[in-house]
Amino acid sequence: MTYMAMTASSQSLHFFTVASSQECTGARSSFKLIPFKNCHGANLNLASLGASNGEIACHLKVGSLAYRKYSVSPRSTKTLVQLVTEKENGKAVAFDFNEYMQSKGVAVNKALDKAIPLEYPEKLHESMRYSLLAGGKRVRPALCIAACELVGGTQDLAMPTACAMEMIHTMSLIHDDLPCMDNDDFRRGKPTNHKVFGENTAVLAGDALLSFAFEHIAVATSKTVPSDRILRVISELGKTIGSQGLVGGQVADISCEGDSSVDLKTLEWIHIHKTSVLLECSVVSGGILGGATEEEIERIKRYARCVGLLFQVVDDILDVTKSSEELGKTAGKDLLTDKATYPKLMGLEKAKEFAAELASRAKKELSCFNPLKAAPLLGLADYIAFRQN
Ligand code: GRG
Repeated sequence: MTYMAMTASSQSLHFFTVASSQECTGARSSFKLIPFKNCHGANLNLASLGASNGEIACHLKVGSLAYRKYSVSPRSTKTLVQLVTEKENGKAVAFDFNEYMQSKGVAVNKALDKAIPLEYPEKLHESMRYSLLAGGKRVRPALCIAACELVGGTQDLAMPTACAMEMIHTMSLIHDDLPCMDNDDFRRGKPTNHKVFGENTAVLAGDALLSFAFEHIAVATSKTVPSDRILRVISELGKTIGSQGLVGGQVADISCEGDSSVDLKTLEWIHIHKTSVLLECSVVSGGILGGATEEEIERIKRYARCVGLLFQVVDDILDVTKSSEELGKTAGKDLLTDKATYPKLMGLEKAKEFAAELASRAKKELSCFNPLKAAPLLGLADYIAFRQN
């Protein structure tokens, strides 16, 4: 079992992941540290370990992402795992991020399955369900639910909107894969929608998912949620999808194809509109439904802006570093089509550094929240930064 652990005090937050199966012991001047792994399998390197002010301080690092100091009494004989799983208030609390994502994924899949039954006309509904239930990491619903819970709401309040975010995301993938757009054969490890159902049905399945997403928020959200919050969510989502959102981003992306003069500013505009805005809308909507104050909404919006751009930067990196099997979609396409990407414009190493910086910036935006409640969103920033597909 892998734990994401953090130590929290009134002044600071220490946050890192450890594998509980790893054996590590603390002693006066040395920690026997067998390489820790984070929840995505990446090695955690011990950047520094030394005694200061009678305490042993260790700074844990993932790649270039530095975590803050973790102090331990030199006389402590506890293992590091014991230390990080101690009770709260100045001590540590274990948070199992993998378990969190797993349980949200199961709940979201169940809700999506129920929301769109296989009814007449069967071919259309089969096509909608084929892509919607084909897997996927469910990052957008998880962000929506986590933001709602952060400000005091519940999973149930956020679920219809969380599902709507996944419906919009899925329809954008169906349309993105069409021959008139990216012309892709594989998505989520399966043949693309138009390959199975034909182009006409794929277009219409996307259209039906788009309109149903709005209906679902309006009809299925708990009656205990004030209607002005629901209206605000619907308006946010409309803005997110249109000409100043996904559609605008996709059009700009297509117009830049084959243009070698695309600079970082243009690329950032495309990435923010094509990808970030829906992640941002997922977080903000969760916050609105959960009753966040305007100040809290601004905070989580800034977190989401970093996480959204981070998502696409990592997507660019994965395209050149992973295989089609690992990604479940055609890898190396950006290179093949000579598309402007972060690795192309900055170089791979700089793009990775930029990704780490965005994750760190995103997490800083949450420092004013209760660290225990913020743990899922903090974990999601790392998950997006270190994801492998
Ligand atoms: C929304 C009306 C409307 C039309 C769609 C085609 C289009 C306009 C926009 C393209 C949007 C797009 C496909 C952006 C790429 C986003 C991206 C990085 C997708 C990959 O998301 P993951 O990794 O995928 O979350 P899974 O499969 O895990 O859900």
